[in-house]
Amino acid sequence: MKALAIALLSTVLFLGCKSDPEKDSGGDAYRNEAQPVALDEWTTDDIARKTGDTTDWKAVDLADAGQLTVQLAADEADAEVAVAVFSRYGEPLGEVTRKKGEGRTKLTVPIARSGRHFLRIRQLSGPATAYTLRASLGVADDGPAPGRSDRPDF
Ligand SMILES: [Ca+2]
Repeated sequence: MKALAIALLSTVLFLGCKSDPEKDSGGDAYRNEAQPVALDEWTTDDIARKTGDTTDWKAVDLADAGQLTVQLAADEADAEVAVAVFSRYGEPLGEVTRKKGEGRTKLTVPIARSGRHFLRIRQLSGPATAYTLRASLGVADDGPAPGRSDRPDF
C-alpha cells in the first residue's frame, strides 16, 4: 500500500512538473513580462517547449499607424514556431506559423494606432531552437536572411 501511495505521489509530481509549460520561460512568458525589441532590428532568442520555455513575449513601440511586418526564422528545421501580433490592449491582430521544414515566415498586420504593440512567439512542436525575428513598419522586402552575412563589418 505504501509503495502504491509513493508511486501515485510520484506520478502526480511528475505530471505536475510537466503541466507547467512555462516553468523555465526566462521571465517573458506573459504579456506583462514582454521584453522590448527595437524596430527594424533582428533579435535572437531561443525557445524550448519540452523543457518549459514554450512562450516568449516581446514589445515594440510604433511611432506610426500603418502596417507592421514581422519576420521570423528558426534554426532547427523541425521546430514549429508561431508568431502573433497583439495591440497594446491585447487584441490579437494576426498570427502565422513557421512550419516544419520552412525557412523564414512573415506576417503583415494593419496597425490602427501608434504605441506599444506585442509579439508572442510560441513553440508548437519539435526540438528546442534558437530563432531570429524582426519587426518593421510597412511591407517588408525579402532582404538578406538573418545570419552572419547580415552583420555589419566592424
Ligand atoms: Ca520564454
